[in-house]
Amino acid sequence: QEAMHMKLYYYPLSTYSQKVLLAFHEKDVPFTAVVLYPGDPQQRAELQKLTPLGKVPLLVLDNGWKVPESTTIIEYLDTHAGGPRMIPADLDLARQTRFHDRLADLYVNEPYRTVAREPDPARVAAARERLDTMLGGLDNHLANRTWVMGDSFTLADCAMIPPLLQYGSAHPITRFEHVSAYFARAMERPSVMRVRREVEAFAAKAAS
Ligand SMILES: N[C@@H](CCC(=O)N[C@@H](CS)C(=O)NCC(=O)O)C(=O)O
Repeated sequence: QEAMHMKLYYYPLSTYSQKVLLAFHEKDVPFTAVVLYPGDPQQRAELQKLTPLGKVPLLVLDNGWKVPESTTIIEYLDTHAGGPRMIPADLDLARQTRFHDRLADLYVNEPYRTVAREPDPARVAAARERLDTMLGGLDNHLANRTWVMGDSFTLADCAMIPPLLQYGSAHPITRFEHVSAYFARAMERPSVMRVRREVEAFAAKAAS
């Protein structure tokens, strides 16, 4: 089934936005970009008119459908937009991919965000502990894999790469040999390079 015309509301420095952008670029699917900063009260009000969640990313289709939540947006793309699948067709592989997507969002991205932004030292310490556990597990997992699910780049990589890219300096991955090699491979991937270029251009514009 053909994808409708798609408008993606996102913020370039948001890791969940980057996650969805990776899937768009992997699939080479065209979309209209609407850059919104949810931290700005006026832009947030505009976003809240579209979704009570008030969060980016948000996909809006020309039939009026609104698709919030990064994972759900990528599921929509898999069903309607063609290109390489981000969630394998095999049901067991699909479940494992979703499991790694949950791990990346809830237990890597969220603690990274806490470490980078939270002022409370006790919460930061707990988040660092969580990150060490998660990155240690990921390191073992990646010892004999190119991407999180093996040879194919999937939803799990779309979720795992942005927090490492955005917040890596706040809790370095250098101690984790296989995670570091994975990250280096990711940096060579055209979809990741495209997201990175946009992040850098946006940050440079914001600083000027
Ligand atoms: N579970 C959501 C998380 C989205 C999210 O947390 N977005 C952040 C930016 S990375 C946001 O819009 N925050 C604004 C707010 O929560 O007010 C997803 O996967 O899309």
